[in-house]
Amino acid sequence: MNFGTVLTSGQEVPTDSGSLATGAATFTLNEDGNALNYSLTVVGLDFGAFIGDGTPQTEDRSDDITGIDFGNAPLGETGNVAFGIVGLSQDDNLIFNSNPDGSTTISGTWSETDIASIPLSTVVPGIQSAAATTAESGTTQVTDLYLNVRTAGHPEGAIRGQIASISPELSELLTTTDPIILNVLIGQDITPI
Ligand SMILES: [Ca+2]
Ligand SMILES: [Ca+2]
Repeated sequence: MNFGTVLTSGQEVPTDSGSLATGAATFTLNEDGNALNYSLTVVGLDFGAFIGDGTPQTEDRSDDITGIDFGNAPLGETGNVAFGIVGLSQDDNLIFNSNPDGSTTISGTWSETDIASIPLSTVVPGIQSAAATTAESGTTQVTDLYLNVRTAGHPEGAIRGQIASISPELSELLTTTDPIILNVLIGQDITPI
């Protein structure tokens, strides 16, 4: 089952954060439904605190990432943190990769056995249902799960991406770190409001 999202400031609730950062993420749920693999690439935010010796990547403090998490709410609504990926509560198998183009990719697995505010099994039926509809109809289905990236300047969230079940072809496109392709994908708006 393939899922994906494009992260933008405009998906933040209640108001657009105004951040110019962007992101793209892909997800796969295993057959048993107890492990959700994710890969998120972010352009335009500072991961310095989490990489190497902790040196900031930019002088501006407001773009420093303070947390990345899965949230549980429909598009347009604020939800509770379900699982912390980066920050005080961090995924046990998180990997950071600095890309040559200046973007950063993080990847890991939200497993049923991970310590989470909301167990993975709570959200799995919803995303499995979305994936079943996508497999049947070929259409993108928006789920009640989202990614939220918090920064010093926007503690409630700088960019957010509502996770949708998508075709394998679209999943391929979302692995890009090319800002031009990313902008085209954001223009297509796979998570319409
Ligand atoms: Ca910075
Ligand atoms: Ca994990």
